Amino acid sequence: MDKHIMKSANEAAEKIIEWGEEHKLETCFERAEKLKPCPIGETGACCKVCHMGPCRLVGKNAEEEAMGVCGAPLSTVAARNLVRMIAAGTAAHSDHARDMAFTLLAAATGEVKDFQITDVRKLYRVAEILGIEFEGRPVNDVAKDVALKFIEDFGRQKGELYYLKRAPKKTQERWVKWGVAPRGIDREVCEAMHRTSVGVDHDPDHLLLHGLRTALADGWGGCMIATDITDILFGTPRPVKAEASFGIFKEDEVNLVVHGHEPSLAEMIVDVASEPEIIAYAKSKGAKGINLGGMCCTANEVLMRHGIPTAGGFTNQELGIMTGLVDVMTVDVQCIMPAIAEISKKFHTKIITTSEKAKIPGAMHIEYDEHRAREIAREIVKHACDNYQNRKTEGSHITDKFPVVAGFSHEYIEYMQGGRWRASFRPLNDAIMAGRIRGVVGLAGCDNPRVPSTGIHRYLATELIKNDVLIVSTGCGSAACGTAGYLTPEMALEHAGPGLREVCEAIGIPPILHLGACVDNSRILTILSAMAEEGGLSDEIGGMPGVGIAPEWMSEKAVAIGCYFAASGVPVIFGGESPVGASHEVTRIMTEVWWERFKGSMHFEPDPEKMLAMALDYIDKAREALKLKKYEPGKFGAERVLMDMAARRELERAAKPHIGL
Ligand code: MSK
Repeated sequence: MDKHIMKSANEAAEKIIEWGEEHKLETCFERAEKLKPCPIGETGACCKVCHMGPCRLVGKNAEEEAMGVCGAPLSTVAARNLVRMIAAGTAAHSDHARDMAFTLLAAATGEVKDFQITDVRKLYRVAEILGIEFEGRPVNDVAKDVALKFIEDFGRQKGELYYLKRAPKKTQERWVKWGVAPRGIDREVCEAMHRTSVGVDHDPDHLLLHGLRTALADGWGGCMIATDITDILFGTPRPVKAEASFGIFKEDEVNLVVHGHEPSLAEMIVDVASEPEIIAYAKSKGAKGINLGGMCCTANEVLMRHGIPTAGGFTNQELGIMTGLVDVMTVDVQCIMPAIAEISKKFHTKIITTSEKAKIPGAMHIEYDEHRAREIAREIVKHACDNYQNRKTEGSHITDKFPVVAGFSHEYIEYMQGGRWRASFRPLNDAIMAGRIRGVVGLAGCDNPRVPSTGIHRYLATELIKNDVLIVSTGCGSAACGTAGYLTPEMALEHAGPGLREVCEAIGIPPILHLGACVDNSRILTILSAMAEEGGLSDEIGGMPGVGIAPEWMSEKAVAIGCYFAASGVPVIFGGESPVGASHEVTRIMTEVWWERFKGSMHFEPDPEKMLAMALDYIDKAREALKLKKYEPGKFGAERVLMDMAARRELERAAKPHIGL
């Protein structure tokens, strides 16, 4: 990895950072330099769950000797801290999912008029999984039943989440055996907070098992519910062309950025921005039109479904404003730096907070209400048009942008391997068995100003595909790849190993598949389950030649995601310092003990080269255990012929029309 990168590996971002330094504008990059992490809290050795402390469990022999005022040892403290991170991450994804469930219910009952069921085929697929009758019933009745079932998953006190049964049977059996099958999402979060409060659960292994139970409620509950409802309401993604980086902003158009995580208002803004009256309004203010752009995961939602360009991930938010071209940035929830309100004062940009749950001092607040979604979206777009006139010439105008292909849902990946009538995961499994594809890596998670931002994502992305590893990416990992120009089929020709290149060329896909926002990591869970069901590899998620990597993570949500992958049977590698690094015992449990029980694990490794080596080692060992052909670049075993685009179209011409994809 290039050790000379300064603050960001994204050249356009680096230019803006330098411009900002010249103009004495501070960003997260300077703050990260000035504000070093507390070495005690960073490794999980600080306990502040009561007011006898905070207790700092430090010293040479802290693991054996140190304890808090109450007597809590380091392992208890580190485990408690991690479980609280998981609970917070689960709460964030799942509260988003709850809102989506209520929006689906309101759309189905006609309580809100601006949203309808867009993807009936997906609705039926979900209804079938939930055991809801759908044949011959009105679509809205089915949608209402689906919404109500999902809502049960939040407050259920006993039993299990509905979606656990989507996992392979063997994976489910492990969860039952170790008592980590989640009951209700809220219940697990609540119990996590209880158990980690002063004087309750002190056994690190026992605490961490509940951490996994909570994390599973996130993955197979909150995240999966959010993904599926978003698909039902706004459409299941399929490949779409777009652009990424700061060059997406237009000098002569109104630039409106949607930032955060929730898709509902953003969808409505996308809709409203093409209304003739609104375009005429923009023109009346001197602009040639309205240009929408995205940031973070709201960006991923509208990129995947509408090809709305993205300005990038988490660390790009202040920099976007510093282009001087953003007229309005609307923000909803999660991963929004309050610093954007401060930096916007130096420019003409208006920050508009829209969630009833999230305000920022100094920002304008226009509260989203799904009953008036279109009206509110129009109001926001008009604010952007009005503010266009206030645009000044200052700013670091950047023209860099890259083409992107995004929109790889589970359903599309299945379809691309055989068309509508023979959709399956067989070709992917066969390509892995033959050694054409060495394995699969989920490259996900945040970008982080504490490392050369996006740099580790880029390094791992290029090295992994060079090693014939197919990448599925989500969240800001996708933005990191997109703003580097990596999300195109051409990337395979230039950088992929011979086997992966052949597969990508045959199907016409990039070697890095953009699967969506951070909640859409659930798509990776269902893909792994489908691969297990298809046969020829592992019959559970554990044991697959696959690894999850979040090289630049920073969010508690990322910890919840990492843990639900580990509990589902995936070895997970996180970058940076370990938040439990102070405790050898907790580290041992999360690597060795979890591996024995779930065939998954969670490692923290700051060195990118070691991350790569560890990922390839896990993949090769899984291949060996499955008795697959030893991976050798350029030497493949026999496999089924992949269906190319022409063959797929031919098959479809012969087939009768069908709903959806
Ligand atoms: S936005 S959680 S910085 S991926 Fe989903 Fe990006 Fe991480 Fe937030």
